[in-house]
Amino acid sequence: MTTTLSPASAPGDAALADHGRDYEALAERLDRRGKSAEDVVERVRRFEVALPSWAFGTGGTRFGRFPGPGEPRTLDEKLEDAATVHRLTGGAPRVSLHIPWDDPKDPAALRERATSLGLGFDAVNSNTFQDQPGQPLSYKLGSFSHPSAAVRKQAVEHHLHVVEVGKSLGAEAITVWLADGSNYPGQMSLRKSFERVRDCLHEVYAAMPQDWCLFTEHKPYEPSFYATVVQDWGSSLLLAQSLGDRAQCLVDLGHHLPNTNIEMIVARLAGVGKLGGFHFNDSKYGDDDLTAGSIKPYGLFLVFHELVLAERDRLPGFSPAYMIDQSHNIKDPVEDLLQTVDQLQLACAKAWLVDHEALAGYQEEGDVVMAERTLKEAFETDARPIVAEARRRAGAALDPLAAFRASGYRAQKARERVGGVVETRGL
Ligand code: RM4
Ligand code: MN
Ligand code: MN
Repeated sequence: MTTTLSPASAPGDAALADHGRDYEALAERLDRRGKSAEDVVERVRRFEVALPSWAFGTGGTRFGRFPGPGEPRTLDEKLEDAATVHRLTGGAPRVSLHIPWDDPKDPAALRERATSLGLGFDAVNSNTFQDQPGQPLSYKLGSFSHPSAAVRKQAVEHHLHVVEVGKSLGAEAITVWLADGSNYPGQMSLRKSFERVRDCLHEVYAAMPQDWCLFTEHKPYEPSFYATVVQDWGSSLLLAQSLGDRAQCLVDLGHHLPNTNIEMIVARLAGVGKLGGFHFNDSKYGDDDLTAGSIKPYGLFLVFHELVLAERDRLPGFSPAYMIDQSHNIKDPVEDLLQTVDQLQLACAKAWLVDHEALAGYQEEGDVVMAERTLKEAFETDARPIVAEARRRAGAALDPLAAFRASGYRAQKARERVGGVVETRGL
């Protein structure tokens, strides 16, 4: 893999020695609880999450955008940043592309470039929530749900193009998030709009390669503020069930009304073999796309707890595609992604630290206090040495953010990435 960081990213002997002592101390403590630190290190090593191509540039809101120096201008430069995140965390070996924001001109060349950087491609994402320059028909009043058959056809063709791009990159899934919906009562038929979406999805599903999966992603509102067609996990599940085995639901952590119990949705979907994908982020109010674990770390842990249970119980059809979906409005995107992967690795470690046998026993006995305490015991364990050890064994950084800062990567990119045309788009 190409190295673009200075040697400052390697931990010094003192840092390594400190880490060794911290890890041994934690392993010994866990041993007393009958838990193996080694097992959890291996679990964290196996955890992989895809990086979103749309997150490497500074994001924004409708009120403004404040880009920083050294942002990637091309898809190649985004891959370079992705490789940096993967090299420092050891946990992000794939990129999820958004088409047409990041429609590769030469997919074969892009695939080669990714391989040379140690990267692959995860699910590809379609975009019928915006009109593109030169596009014949508008999505203003919807895409798959549009009353006009011609608009629906255009939207289906876009999805088939996205699948083609994905095929040439070695991806094996498409994620469909639709903005379709209405802003005012009476604007659209609530029933027919859903049927049209279902029928268009059937066309895409039928045209996909046999080994591909289709993920339907729900979201309660925005940009439609009165009614969104695929607004909840029930609608998403109906669609996935109507399509077939290779259609599953994708849960985005920011796509729920306030106070929704997301871990319960995870348990439901995993329980019927329909949890196919995950978009990690965090939020305070809506689809805020903040750093995972920054607002509700316990909630993130409880979600991971359900994911770990599904894995332990070997639920049929359970092998979700984990992805990040965030908008880095005021942080350096690479730093935000490093923080995110770290938080996910940490939540993963803590979820594997749960004493599952004890928990199941307390649940059977109806011991509410001890059951809750069992979960808290894992959550309150400082599992950072386990995560650092997993990264050390993967040849990544003990502390990715510190290594990134010490490397001077962003300053170097700010010098290199000047002028030229910004070829890619995003949030
Ligand atoms: C949506 C949804 C999709 C993402 C777009 C950019 O809210 O989360 O997954 O691709 O935003
Ligand atoms: Mn999403
Ligand atoms: Mn979203």
